[in-house]
Amino acid sequence: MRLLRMVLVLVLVGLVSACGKDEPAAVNAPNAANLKTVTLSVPGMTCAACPITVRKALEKVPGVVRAQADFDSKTATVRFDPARTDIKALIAAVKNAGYAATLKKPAAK
Ligand SMILES: [Cu+2]
Repeated sequence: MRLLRMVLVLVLVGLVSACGKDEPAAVNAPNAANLKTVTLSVPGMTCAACPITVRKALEKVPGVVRAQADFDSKTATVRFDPARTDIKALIAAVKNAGYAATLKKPAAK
């Protein structure tokens, strides 16, 4: 009887620890729900070709899922995986392309 209880406890402990091992992998997997969108203010875009340069620079950043740049509003909107990149890297990419950029709107889902 005591042996059976011990076996049961061991099986339960084994199940619980197996669950714990599975969860972090699921969290690390690319997941649409984890993506963030930010809007950057890029006031230096002075002609219709500028947004294309800005968009291409942002699309090259690993972790960026989608980038859009709008000439009229002088903004760039970026959807990215926060596990792979961050706002600082996005602003740096725009700066490397020749444009000053600042965060316009905090991250929203
Ligand atoms: Cu231009």
